[in-house]
Amino acid sequence: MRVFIAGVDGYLGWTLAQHLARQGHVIGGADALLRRVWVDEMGSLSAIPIASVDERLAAFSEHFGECMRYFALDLRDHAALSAALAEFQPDAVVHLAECPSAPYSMIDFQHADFVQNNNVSGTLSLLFAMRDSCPEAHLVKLGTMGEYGTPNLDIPEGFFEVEYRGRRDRLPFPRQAGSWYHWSKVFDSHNVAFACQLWGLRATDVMQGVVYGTWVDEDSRLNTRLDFDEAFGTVLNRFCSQAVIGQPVMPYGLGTQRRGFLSLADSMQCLSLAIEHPAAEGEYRVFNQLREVLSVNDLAHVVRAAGEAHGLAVGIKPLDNPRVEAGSHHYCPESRHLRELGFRPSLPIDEVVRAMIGDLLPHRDRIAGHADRLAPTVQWRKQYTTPAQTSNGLRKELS
Ligand code: USQ
Repeated sequence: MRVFIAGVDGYLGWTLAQHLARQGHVIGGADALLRRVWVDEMGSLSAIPIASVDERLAAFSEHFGECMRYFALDLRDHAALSAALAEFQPDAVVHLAECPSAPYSMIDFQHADFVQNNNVSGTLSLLFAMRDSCPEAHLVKLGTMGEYGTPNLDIPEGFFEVEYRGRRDRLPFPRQAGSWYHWSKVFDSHNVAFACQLWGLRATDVMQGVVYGTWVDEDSRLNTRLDFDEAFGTVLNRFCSQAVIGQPVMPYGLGTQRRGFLSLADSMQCLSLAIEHPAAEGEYRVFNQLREVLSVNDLAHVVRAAGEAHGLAVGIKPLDNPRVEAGSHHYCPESRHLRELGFRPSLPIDEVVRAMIGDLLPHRDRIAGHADRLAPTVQWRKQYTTPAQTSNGLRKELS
């Protein structure tokens, strides 16, 4: 298949390009390299060094042949995006090109506004470009489990049957997001569903849980990034980074908040299943993409045990929660669709975490050099007060 990956330079995108190329797919990749700018703005870097985009593309063609066409573009540049899709003529478009950070969106008005504009406008631009340039292609849109929030009900895959005043209907399950970023994903979901209804586009909206894991290769140019700063590091990636530098891991609040998780390898397996089993014309379907539900305290103990296997003593230091989120709550998401398509989870979490710590240990000095980036400074309720560390990236982007 011909697969266009928007966001090919990111944590998931660079991994997915290689995963799909190994399966014989032809890749179109687009990126504006903004993730590099945002992490730099947070005063941090990828724990695992990553190559420049030119080095990455050179490595890609050496390993996989000439099976990637790269487009340097921002999705909000509608003319460039439409031209790229018209030229590449994809069978599937995977949309990973969004700002993925809840804390980043909570810094201040400018960041909330940027994240929502970037994400919602970029997605709208993509929907119109697909209508005009490749209306038969299947859109695989990365959403998030965070769109649903933590309702006191089991969470179905996108839709549920409701009875109200004696009438029944199948309706979208309520969205109750917990950050400006998560709300941008909710707005995207509505726009994608509407485009399917309006123009007959076909789409899979992937409600993905929190991803963890490294992707390293003998050729380091193929490595994907791994962030640990408070905005772009996901919780388990941060905990592993803390473990290797001897900093205690930091469950926020009581640590009893529960989320859906999956490894990077499992995310790749799920995304390729979605790509290889497209939605029907006009169909908007929702997959809940997660492997297991765990509390943050559970993660801390997984990391402690994995650290011990490497001879590391991992401390656990609970912190006042900088976020506004439920501490104790029901959490029972359904996730059947991907399993019905053949998703079989790969390694268990403790093995993946052990391997992650092994991959991170050679880079402990890079992490230790930015150890102060691990402490949370963005407070959901309060104004952000340390402008020194957010001086440039967004302003560069906005100017
Ligand atoms: N947490 C800690 N300690 C930390 C970091 C986080 O206890 O050092 C807690 C948070 O309070 C939260 C949970 O861990 O309850 C998950 O936080 P996270 O930063 O790993 O994940 P989140 O902000 O929800 O966002 C991440 C990705 C986002 C994706 C989402 C999936 O950054 O792109 O959409 O996971 S989900 O959470 O299912 O919405």
